[in-house]
Amino acid sequence: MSDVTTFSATVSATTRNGILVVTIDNPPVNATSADVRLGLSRALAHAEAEGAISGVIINGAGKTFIGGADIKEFGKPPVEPTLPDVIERIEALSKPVVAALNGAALGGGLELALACHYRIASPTALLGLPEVKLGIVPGAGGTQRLPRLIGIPAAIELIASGRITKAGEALSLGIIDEIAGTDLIDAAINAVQKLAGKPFRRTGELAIASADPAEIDKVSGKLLTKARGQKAPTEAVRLIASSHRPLAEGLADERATFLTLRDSREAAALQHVFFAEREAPKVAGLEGVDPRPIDTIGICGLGLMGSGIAAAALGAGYTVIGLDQTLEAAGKGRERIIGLLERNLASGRLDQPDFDAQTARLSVTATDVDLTPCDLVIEAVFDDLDIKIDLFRRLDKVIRPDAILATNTSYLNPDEIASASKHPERVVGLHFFSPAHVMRLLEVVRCKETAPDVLTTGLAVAKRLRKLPVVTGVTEGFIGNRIFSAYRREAEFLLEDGALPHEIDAALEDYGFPMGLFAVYDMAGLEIAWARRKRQAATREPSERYVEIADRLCEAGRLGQKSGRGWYAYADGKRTVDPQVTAIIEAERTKKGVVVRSFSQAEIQKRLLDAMTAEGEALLAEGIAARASDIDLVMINGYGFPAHKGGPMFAKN
Ligand code: 3H9
Repeated sequence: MSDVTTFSATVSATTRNGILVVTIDNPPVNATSADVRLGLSRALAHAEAEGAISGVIINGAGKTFIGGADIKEFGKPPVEPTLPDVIERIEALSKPVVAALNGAALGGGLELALACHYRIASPTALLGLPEVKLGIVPGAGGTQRLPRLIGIPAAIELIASGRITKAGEALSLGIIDEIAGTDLIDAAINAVQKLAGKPFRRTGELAIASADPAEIDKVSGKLLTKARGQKAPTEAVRLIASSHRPLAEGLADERATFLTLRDSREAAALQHVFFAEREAPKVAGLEGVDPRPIDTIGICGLGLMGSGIAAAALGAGYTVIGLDQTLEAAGKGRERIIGLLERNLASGRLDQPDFDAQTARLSVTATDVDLTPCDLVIEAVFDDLDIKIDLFRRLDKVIRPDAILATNTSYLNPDEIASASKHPERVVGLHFFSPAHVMRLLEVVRCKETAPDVLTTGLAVAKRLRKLPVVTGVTEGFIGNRIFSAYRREAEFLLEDGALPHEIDAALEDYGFPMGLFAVYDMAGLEIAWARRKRQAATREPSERYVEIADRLCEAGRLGQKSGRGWYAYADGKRTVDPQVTAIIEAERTKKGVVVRSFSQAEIQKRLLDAMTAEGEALLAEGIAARASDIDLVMINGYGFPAHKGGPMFAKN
């Protein structure tokens, strides 16, 4: 071992056995910022010039290899050397360069590794080119070098989806050459020694395996349908599919495409979402407030929602105690939870030992006192105030004074539920979205009395559950359902004013929603909203505009797909426009004397977007949402708003 040589503030090296071991230390994720690129190019020049150096190893400090290009540099004037310059220099070096992937090698990080002459990874390393998720294509050779290693169809599958792979899969695909059995740097030194003095493999010089065009079409068709017209995946497919041309030509096309996309609206939207997700869990005033330790979670009510929460909690390593009203109901809940875990087992997301460990951490009961060991109890019982209040009073008697109580209510006032507890400061809202084991969004409701460390615990639990937490204040429906109500109210106004359900749905799908609003209603069923409207009828402000079309549909027994018809007809299971629905709508318009007009797709999109953003502004003014970007995340992750439009608050600008 020799002394440390410093090449820049973020790049240094030691020499071991005549090999230059270069370490990138640029927290938090070793992004290839200007200083890293400078340091690397100096290190490479040093290695080339020094006769005593036989090869180079590149690795990252901490738990990441390189998280990618520095996204914060996008939009700023370019600083030389560029990443493609550095990468070209690596590939051309006359001495072997080995990438020692100690952790995530993503984006520009993987591109740098692809140009090395050998790749060796620790068993926990993650690899991927997730650029399309930021609205761009890889811009430093990824679309040209990856197909040279793994073939065109596999490269399309990875790059156009932005999917991250684990080391094992990367090895079997041929992205890496070895997984280190012992110490990563020792193994990398071995690899350099084996390569030194021999002709070594330069990825850019490899011939591309011929691929069946039908297979390319099949892989790309599936991904592009899912991408719903986004530019980056389409361009990625084009670049990979044409990668058999000379490397320099492909690289030039890739770079130009990267630069164009980098400055696009879609990329700005997706990068806004990237940073919004990292900002959301940061709550002003809670810096340095430690969460309480949580190991055992009680879940009250083992219906669909409770079972989903239980499955997510087991998957995150918590011990779960489920409570339901009777032993029979608790037993059924247990079966439902195990059923969800079995699905994970069947799909390969869980292996047998993990499945066994998760089921061993689950118990169910119908006796309140069995919840005594819980650090956190989440109620997911029927959304009825009296039922929830009764439950919280009972729980107060059995759980520890420092245990946390969470309510999963969607529409009730959690402050009223909290006041049923003798310790309202231990109450927080955790509003999961259905199905709770799948949906990423979790609204963390800060009630009037919620203690700071109870809120930070809610956020910490969300993180461990791999959810995306967004903090919301108390208001009917919280952030998401308030905006959703405003948006569907506007959609119903549009119906009355002249647009038909399929026209509104087509406008939403054209905008990028996976499914139109009325098609979603039919899938979910219309009866719950109908029941709520009937409850609210007595207190509704008579001067408020109220559209009765949905009521007429329900009265006619059109309760959605389950009843075979709703906003659409479902003959043979296929969604079709139903003249009977059009007739109901027209009758209501005539009754109200509406002067009907037609709407273009752009007009429909604007009216719905305006309704969402107006409600979003109101939520900000009332202090219910802390930031506009939090509102964007809720609408993207809970209500199908297209991420590549950045969310309603971003899109309005
Ligand atoms: C690219 O590479 C383009 C090239 O093809 C072409 C170039 C020519 N830059 O996620 P975390 C920050 S595009 C700048 O919570 P984790 C993040 O904002 C890039 N900053 O950590 C946060 O900051 P703060 C392609 C970045 O441990 C902090 O790091 N790469 C970058 O849960 C911690 O982030 C990607 O898309 C970045 N590239 O997960 C990968 N990445 O503390 C993006 C992160 O101020 N990154 N930050 O809030 C990730 O997926 C995860 O961050 C990673 C670590 C898995 C690496």
